[in-house]
Amino acid sequence: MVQFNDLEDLLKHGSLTRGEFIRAAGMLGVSLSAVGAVLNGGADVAEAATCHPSATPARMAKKAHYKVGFAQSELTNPWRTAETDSMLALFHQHKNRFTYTWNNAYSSTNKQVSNVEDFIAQKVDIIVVTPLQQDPLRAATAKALAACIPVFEIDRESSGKAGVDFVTFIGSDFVGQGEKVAKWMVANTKGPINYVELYGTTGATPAILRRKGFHNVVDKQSRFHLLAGQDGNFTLAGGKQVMQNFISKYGNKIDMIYSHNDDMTFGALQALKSAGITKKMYIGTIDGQRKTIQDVAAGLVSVCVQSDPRFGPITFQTINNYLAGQKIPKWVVVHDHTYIKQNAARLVNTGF
Ligand code: GYE
Repeated sequence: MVQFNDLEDLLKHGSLTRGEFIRAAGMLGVSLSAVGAVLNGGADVAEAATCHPSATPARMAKKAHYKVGFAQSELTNPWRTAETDSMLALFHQHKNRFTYTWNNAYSSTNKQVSNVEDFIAQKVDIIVVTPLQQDPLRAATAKALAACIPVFEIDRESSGKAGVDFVTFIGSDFVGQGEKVAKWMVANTKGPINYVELYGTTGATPAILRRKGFHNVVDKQSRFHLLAGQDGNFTLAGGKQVMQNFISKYGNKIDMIYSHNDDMTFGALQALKSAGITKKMYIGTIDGQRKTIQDVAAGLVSVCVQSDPRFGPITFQTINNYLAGQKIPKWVVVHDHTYIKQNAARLVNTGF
């Protein structure tokens, strides 16, 4: 059986974090003062031993200055850039209270996990993360939890539980987004519809749930036939490539395109253009780039559901509420517009 001095050894050699050490010592029934003596900081330990950073109202010690780290997943499309800029701008306005840093995982899940570990090592007070894929990022939130650092998941969610593994998920209703596109298609098309679907990154919550929402509605309608679906990785190049495949297999048989984001839609439109396809197709997309809203106004795209990337204000507000000791909902919902021909020109400025 593990002894207390074994734990001390593991701590000394960096194999246990302070949080893990405290928890393991607690399981052995070691007193707080003995744990405190090892860690050289009784008050710190008492706080950590009872620390549940995901539970709110939070019991985090008040400070004049907090360190916040944001683990961005990638910067592969304008949506990600808009999100990154919005976070940076907001926290820069509050330099007096927050030191803000961010890092980029360059589309690698492993890198994103180690980027979160870097924040833990830097002893930030708060971690904000947008999990590239939902399952692998659990490892990162678990480590932050063990180190008693609250995690706020924004824009995408990991497969942990809000209020337990992380404080909250701040983001859009992805199922609702897919359902809205589908409802428009059901209401505004007639007869048999053959369609293709461009999926977002495999394993990412918006890709999983936008697919689910859309199929919740469309699969009940026997006149809709899915020809094929493929991962276009939420990028223009990916969408173009996937659409080229669809065109070479199905060509003019395609009546409708459902794309999980605007960048893939731009790629699909380019593929149609270069293949010389002029047939009018129904197109449904998600994100709400200004250029897409203009395409909706012009009738090139049928419907676009917004997924607002400007996370700075809402994230800042939620973190402030947390620090002020307020109860935080498990899901802080971002509300999105639906752009259709009738409102697109008026709402074009809500795009990014
Ligand atoms: O729709 C897409 C981006 O996670 C909600 O990720 C976000 C999605 C967004 O790359 O464009």
